Order: sequence, then C-alpha cells, then structure tokens
Amino acid sequence: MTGDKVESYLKSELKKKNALLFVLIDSEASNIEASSDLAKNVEKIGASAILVGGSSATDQIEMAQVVKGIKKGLTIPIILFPGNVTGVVPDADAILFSSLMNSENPYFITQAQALGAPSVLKFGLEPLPTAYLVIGDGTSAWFVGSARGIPFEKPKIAAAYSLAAQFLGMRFVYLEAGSGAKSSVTPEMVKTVRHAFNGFLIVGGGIRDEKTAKSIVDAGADALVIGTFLEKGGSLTKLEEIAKAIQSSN
Ligand code: 1GP
Repeated sequence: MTGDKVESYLKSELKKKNALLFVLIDSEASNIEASSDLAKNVEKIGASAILVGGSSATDQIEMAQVVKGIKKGLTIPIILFPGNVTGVVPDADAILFSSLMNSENPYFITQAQALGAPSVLKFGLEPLPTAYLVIGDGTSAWFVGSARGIPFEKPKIAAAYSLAAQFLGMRFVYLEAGSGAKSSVTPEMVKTVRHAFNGFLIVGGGIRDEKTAKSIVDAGADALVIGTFLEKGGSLTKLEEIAKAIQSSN
C-alpha cells in the first residue's frame, strides 16, 4: 500500500463496520511462525489491521523479520506501533507516527520522531499522525515513555490533549492504558474525548472481554487494540465474539 492507502482503507472499513479490531503482535513474545499463523487467523475472524511493536519490543532485527514473515499471504495492513526508533522497520504498510504527548521527556515527544522520520520515508511507510496518550501509571508504556499518566478519572484532561492534537493536525488519537493494564480506559473518558476530537480514535490496554470492548466502542472509539489477551492464550473464538460485538452497528 502506498500514499494514504492505509488511512483511506481504515476510513472505508469504518463506514462498513461500527468499530474496528486491531491485533497487536509483540515481536519479542512469539516466534515468526507463530506470529504469522496468528496474523492469518485474526484476519479470518475480522481484524482490520495487525499492529507490530510496543514499548517493550526493542530488537529491530527480530521485528523486521516478524513483519516480513507475517506479510506473506496477509491482506489486511501491517501497521508499525513503535516504542522507539528501533520500531521503524521495512515491509510494513504504515506506521503510527506517534508523539507521546504527555511524556516528561522531550525525546518521546519530538526527538525520536526526528531520528526515525528519514527511515519512515526510506522504507515507504505511510505515516499516520498519532497523539499517543498514556492513561494511568505502572505499565511499561508509562515507565519506558516517562509519561505523566493522565489519571483514569480525569477525562477532561485527556480531551484537552486530544483537542490540542487535532489543532496540531494529528488525525489519530490513541488512548493507551498500557499493555496488560488491570483496567482499561473508561467509557466516560472515551466519550469525553470523542466529543472533543474529530479524528480516528484508537483505544487499547487491558481489553479482554466483550462487555468492556462494547462499552468502549459505544462510548465512541473507532478501533480497539488487543494484544495481551492472545499472548496469554486467550481463544480465537472469544476474540471473534469481541470482534463481532464491536463491529455490528448500534
Ligand atoms: C498495548 O494497547 C495495547 O499497547 C494493547 O493492550 O496488551 O493489554 O491488550 P493489551
């Protein structure tokens, strides 16, 4: 895919479905063969994209191999989800070109982006301009990204950041509770952000059941990211139920 193909694809998918499911594959948590099988299986059950990366995936060579491996025979796009410049690898379709807006370290707001941008261009990755907001604390994304986590019970702060992201020209907001988070972002926060932000709203971290997934989508999320549930052996049948629940219209 080239140009703005992935962004257009996501928008057209969204017109057909109520909300989209993205599955996160941590290149350090499973081998190439297992990742490839998983990607094909989640495509079959209705996932709209595969994300590869995360804040704890730092081995660039391994990540490049995983992306190359899962690409074969896959129709849905592979979107990189980098935790650092090491998350920029060839052969993917797009990248969540993210600024961790509530980091205390400018490296994660603009510097890593400057260091990674030439490779994004060189590899022909479609950059999806994303405000990455870490909610709560104690997770890897929070720690590694030196985030000043937005408290779960302060939806207006998340909305203010999202509005700022929109004014800065970002077309995606990712509300991140952190991989394996005990609790996901609240529907109330999603709703408040949805009122403020016009673009594509991604929510992830700690989502592992249909009821939670549905409540976040009903509050206005456009896509949900699920990773740990499958890594910890969650069944594809249950994931399919989650996919169906969020994709069917209200
Ligand atoms: C983490 O939002 C993603 O960056 C997915 O979270 O691993 O908890 O599903 P989980």
